[in-house]
Amino acid sequence: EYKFWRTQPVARFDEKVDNEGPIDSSRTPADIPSEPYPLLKEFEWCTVDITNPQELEDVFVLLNENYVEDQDATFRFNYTREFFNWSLKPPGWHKEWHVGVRIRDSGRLVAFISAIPVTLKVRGKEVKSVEINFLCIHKKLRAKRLTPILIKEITRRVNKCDIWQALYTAGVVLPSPIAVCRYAHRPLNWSKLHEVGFTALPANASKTQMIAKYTLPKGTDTPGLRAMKYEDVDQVFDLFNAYQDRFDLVQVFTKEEFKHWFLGADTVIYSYVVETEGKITDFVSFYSLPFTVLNNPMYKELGIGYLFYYASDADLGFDDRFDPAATSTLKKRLNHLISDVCIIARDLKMDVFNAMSCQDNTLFLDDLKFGPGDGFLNFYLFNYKAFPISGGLTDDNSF
Ligand code: YNC
Repeated sequence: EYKFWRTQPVARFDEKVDNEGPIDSSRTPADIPSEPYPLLKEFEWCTVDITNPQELEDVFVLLNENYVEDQDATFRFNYTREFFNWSLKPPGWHKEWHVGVRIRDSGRLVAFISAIPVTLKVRGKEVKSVEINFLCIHKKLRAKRLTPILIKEITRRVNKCDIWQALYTAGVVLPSPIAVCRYAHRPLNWSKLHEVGFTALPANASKTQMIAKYTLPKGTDTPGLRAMKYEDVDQVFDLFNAYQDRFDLVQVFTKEEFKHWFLGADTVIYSYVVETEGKITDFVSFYSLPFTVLNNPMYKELGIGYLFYYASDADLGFDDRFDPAATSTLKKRLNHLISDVCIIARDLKMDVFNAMSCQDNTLFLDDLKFGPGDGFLNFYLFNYKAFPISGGLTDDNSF
């Protein structure tokens, strides 16, 4: 059980955390080997240069054919080239942290793992880290213990840059999640979701009833809601940071990073603000990440919007931000705001809007007809012990 993970600086399942901080802080970059980990002779390491269109294409093809699928292999993430450019090249990105394995003879890319620099804040304490994502091994090379080698190699490359902590998420359970969230789905185009097998027809309902249930208003209703512009960044950045203070574990953005993550890629990231008399009171964003529909004669793709970050000044005026009146004001504002972005997503021809059951999302998921999905997402920290992070799932997995 966990033959590899047992050897890594991560919390054990039964571990009682007495104080927060790094698990192993004994090494410096000079202690880290300069040479990559050995691979079987038919494979070779490569640094994938995604600014080169052919190499970006290699990553695109590997992930489109081999990345995460749902339980019944009906859908697979369909990351676009634009999505990779946005998510793998934030300010301060390192080419060496886009790690691939190629077949030595053919040059074919058969495995990939990536890191990007992030600053985390764990209960007020800033932790220089990376985020690991897009771990993928070609289907024909599964269960051969290549994963531990990829993880050790990316760790080596990151440690060489004097970074020792990482954040990552996975559907699988590994030692030990710091939070668990459930996916929640808000149908925007119920008929199509039903036809592709994403959504079942409940036994006591008709198709017409289901379509009526999920029909959204024609237009948005929050006065002053509009697309965010570069000129808004200073105001939104302050509002965003004030809102983030509510949470135990957050990513801290510099202003440059903020611009990248919220305005850095048309057709991938969509950001909106609510402006009243020159003042921005709310902010909301979502990204587009479609699914490929596998083996379906009618549909090839499902348009999916993912709720990303949002912020509101609804409860910032209260002395105690967690008093019931503050929560009730925030709940009302978020209900309008998220309902409006569902409408915008529908108008962008997205078929479903996804959110996680965490943080403040529980204030609107039920009211806005998000339903619990099959998928769970576990959040992990590498080489950092932390007390449980609040805002994840309760024991009965409800939200
Ligand atoms: C996974 N998702 O438990 P044990 S998420 C981490 N993350 O190790 P093999 C995973 N570890 O149990 P396969 C994992 N899935 O013996 C499996 N493992 O200790 C562990 N799927 O390796 C597993 N992408 O190579 C076991 O497994 C060992 O051939 C077995 O490959 C797994 O990006 C995988 O879901 C997931 O491509 C690559 O199934 C493959 O089955 C695949 O024999 C489809 O591996 C795509 C997919 C995962 C998406 C993601 C986050 C990854 C985080 C990695 C951990 C980073 C640690 C921090 C490092 C930086 C540190 C600094 C500083």
